[in-house]
Amino acid sequence: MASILILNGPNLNLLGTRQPEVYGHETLADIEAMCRAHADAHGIAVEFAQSNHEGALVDLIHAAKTRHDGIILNAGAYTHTSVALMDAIASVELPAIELHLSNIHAREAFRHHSYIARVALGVICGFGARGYVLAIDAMRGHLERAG
Ligand code: CA2
Repeated sequence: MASILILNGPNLNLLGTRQPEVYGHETLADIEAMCRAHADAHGIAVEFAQSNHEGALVDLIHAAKTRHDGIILNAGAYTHTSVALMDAIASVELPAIELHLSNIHAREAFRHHSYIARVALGVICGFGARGYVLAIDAMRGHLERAG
């Protein structure tokens, strides 16, 4: 059974509490439930995790190398700052999809650059919580094609 790590970065634990106009009304627990239901329906295992700490996210990416077949990463604000997360993704040589709830390209200029995009298969942004399901489907298709 294919297994995917869905990893969430800083402040995403606050989803559903503030800025619903930007990030939606769903909590991270709601999103996890949605991901689990979708993954179950397609016979895929998921680990869902969140950390506010850059080093902890690096550790989770390293650990994914022997546990998972792909990574879906919403790195939050670290997307725009973290060479360490980019290097971690490159080092594990697992397919990775960059994900954002909001359309980062329609927002402030500092959100337009992503270190993660350089090492990602592709980027999904702007579809809110539904983007997590889209990312699972994209990873599923990639893993099926890769055999
Ligand atoms: O749109 C996304 O998913 C982001 O990764 C979210 C990050 C932001 O820094 C990225 O540019 C785009 C911020 C997550 C903050 O989430 C909050 C949720 C509720 C209340 C406050 C913050």
